[in-house]
Amino acid sequence: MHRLSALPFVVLAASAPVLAAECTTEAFATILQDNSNATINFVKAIPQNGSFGQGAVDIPFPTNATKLPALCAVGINVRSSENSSYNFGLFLPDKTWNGRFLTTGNGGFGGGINWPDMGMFSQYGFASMSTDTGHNSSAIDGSWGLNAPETLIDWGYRAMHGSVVLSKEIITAYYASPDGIKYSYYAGCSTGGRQGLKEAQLHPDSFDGISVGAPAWWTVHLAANTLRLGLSNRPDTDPGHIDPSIFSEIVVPEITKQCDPQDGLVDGIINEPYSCNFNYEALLCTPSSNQTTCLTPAQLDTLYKFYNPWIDANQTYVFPSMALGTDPTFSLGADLTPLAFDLFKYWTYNNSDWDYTKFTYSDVQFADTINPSGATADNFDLSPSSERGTKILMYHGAADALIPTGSSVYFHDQVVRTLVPKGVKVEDFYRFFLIPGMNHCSASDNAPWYIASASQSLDGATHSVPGYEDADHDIILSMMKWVEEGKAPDQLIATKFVNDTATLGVERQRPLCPYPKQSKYLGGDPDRSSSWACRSLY
Ligand SMILES: *[C@@H]1O[C@H](CO)[C@@H](O)[C@H](O)[C@H]1NC(C)=O
Ligand SMILES: *[C@@H]1O[C@H](CO)[C@@H](O)[C@H](O)[C@H]1NC(C)=O
Ligand SMILES: *[C@@H]1O[C@H](CO)[C@@H](O)[C@H](O)[C@H]1NC(C)=O
Ligand SMILES: *[C@@H]1O[C@H](CO)[C@@H](O)[C@H](O)[C@H]1NC(C)=O
Ligand SMILES: *[C@@H]1O[C@H](CO)[C@@H](O)[C@H](O)[C@H]1NC(C)=O
Ligand SMILES: *[C@@H]1O[C@H](CO)[C@@H](O)[C@H](O)[C@H]1NC(C)=O
Ligand SMILES: *[C@@H]1O[C@H](CO)[C@@H](O)[C@H](O)[C@H]1NC(C)=O
Ligand SMILES: *[C@@H]1O[C@H](CO)[C@@H](O)[C@H](O)[C@H]1NC(C)=O
Ligand SMILES: *[C@@H]1O[C@H](CO)[C@@H](O)[C@H](O)[C@H]1NC(C)=O
Ligand SMILES: [Ca+2]
Repeated sequence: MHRLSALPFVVLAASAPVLAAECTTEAFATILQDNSNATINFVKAIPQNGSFGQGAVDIPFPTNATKLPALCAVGINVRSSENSSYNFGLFLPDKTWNGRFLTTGNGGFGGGINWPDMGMFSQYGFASMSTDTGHNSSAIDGSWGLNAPETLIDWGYRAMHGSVVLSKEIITAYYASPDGIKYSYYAGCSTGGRQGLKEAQLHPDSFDGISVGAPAWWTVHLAANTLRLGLSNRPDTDPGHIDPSIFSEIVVPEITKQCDPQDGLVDGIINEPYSCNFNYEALLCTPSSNQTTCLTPAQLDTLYKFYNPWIDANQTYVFPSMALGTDPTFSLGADLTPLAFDLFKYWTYNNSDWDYTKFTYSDVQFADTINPSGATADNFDLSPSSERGTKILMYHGAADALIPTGSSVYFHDQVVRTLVPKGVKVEDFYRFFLIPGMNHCSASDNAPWYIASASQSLDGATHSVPGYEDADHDIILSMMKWVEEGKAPDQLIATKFVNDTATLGVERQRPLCPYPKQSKYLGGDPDRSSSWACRSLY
């Protein structure tokens, strides 16, 4: 397989760091002695190739981080108000610290420390951190927010910022480094993407580089859109109901049949879903059709809602759409996901009996006035990040059913609209990459999707892109190169490993392009990234 020349880019400290403190509770108690809100949960020295996690009590992340470098695992609790607190965890590598700090994020409404991603980032040498955001729950459960305004604020933004600030103090004290932390980074996907954007919007000094995946930034509208789509396709009531199996077996294949060739190469991958001219009517039943493999006009109306933006009263733009070819099965079915309604039920109306089947657009308008948790990350004026030199690398799978791909396109466009009139050159600090064919944060059957980002993992690998551990293929190294060497990524190469297993070798690689550029096939072996180039549309 073709390989781009390796960059002379090394992610190791010049020499092993000197520790100023031991990996003991006493040492951390000394570091934290002036902080009346912080309590040490545990301090544990992990040997080389050891593992760490909290098991089932860490509901969203019960799996241990494994094959760790020798490091100090620390758990801290911080009181955030009279009656709330959050926890965060730190992995502090012993000899392999690279002088840098990396924070990672969470998923959905989940509460728990993300030890697996911290483990992945500790492999690069980062001192890594994750917060539980102030509660314990699975990713789809928002019931913890009922009459708990302080805990909602912790989830929305307070736990992240407090954990970042205190982690920096701890790391600076733990390592006897005269220069302190060289660079601070963030990498997260989904709610993790939102957390990165929110922190940048509220506290632009926190990070030098931010990798933002599929951000759940429009918190109220995202939940509302999931609810609206689920309710628009009720099995019991709706004549336009489309069974989930029809989506997977009839609709998505028809979209693929039509849209795959429109990008110029028939390869089963829809490279440009938002450029596809899709003929919905090709799915219509005729009298002689097999009636189980075609759609009625009422069903086409339902389908149209899934792949077009939600515009409501007074032409209000409420939410962007998922990309053509995305399989939305997750949001369908008789039991809707609580991600669709817990925000309204428990955080907005504070009523566990609230009946989500009565949902209307006025509920969105009301929830907007409350803005529960303050999580929404919609300050498009990122000029403070631009001014201080922070680099933001954002990406979104173009087959994401959980967070419609269009929401990142919309975010990007709003940032451009806000900053261009101010004279800011957006591409100098913020670049956005669509990943054709990728689902939510990771995975695709056939398209290259792996870029070693947060929330991505690969069988048989601990981190990075095996065989391609460089800034061309690894978004973390790409972010570091941009921040530390001033070299912005003109493309990122995504990799598909055979069976998504590192040891089975590479199946296919392709460049991802900074939006609105698109990757164009030049000829030659389409599975080689060199057969493609990023091009402007005009
Ligand atoms: C690392 O730990 C795993 C699991 O405990 C063990 O199977 C493996 O042999 C260890 N590898 C090395 C190099 O020590
Ligand atoms: C996970 O890590 C913890 C802390 O090191 C350890 O006590 C526990 O045995 C590990 N669990 C598994 C399943 O390896
Ligand atoms: C402790 O938390 C309270 C809010 O609960 C805050 O007012 C105070 O400044 C905090 N103290 C420290 C040392 O961080
Ligand atoms: C989550 O559960 C753990 C283990 O039971 C507990 O130590 C921690 O305090 C809980 N976190 C919160 C924020 O309640
Ligand atoms: C904290 O106290 C406030 C004021 O008494 C109360 O409204 C709230 O329910 C309490 N709990 C949390 C987690 O916010
Ligand atoms: C529900 O409680 C939240 C605080 O948890 C509050 O902001 C909101 O106004 C309450 N909603 C209603 C309808 O009273
Ligand atoms: C109609 O299509 C379904 C699903 O493909 C198939 O199982 C069934 O045999 C077809 N019926 C006829 C009459 O062809
Ligand atoms: C639409 O706009 C009109 C005029 O401003 C306003 O009175 C009405 O409440 C709006 N409708 C909704 C549903 O917001
Ligand atoms: C890939 O995975 C599938 C399903 O897990 C398995 O049947 C197949 O043998 C695997 N292929 C290789 C080359 O390992
Ligand atoms: Ca194609």
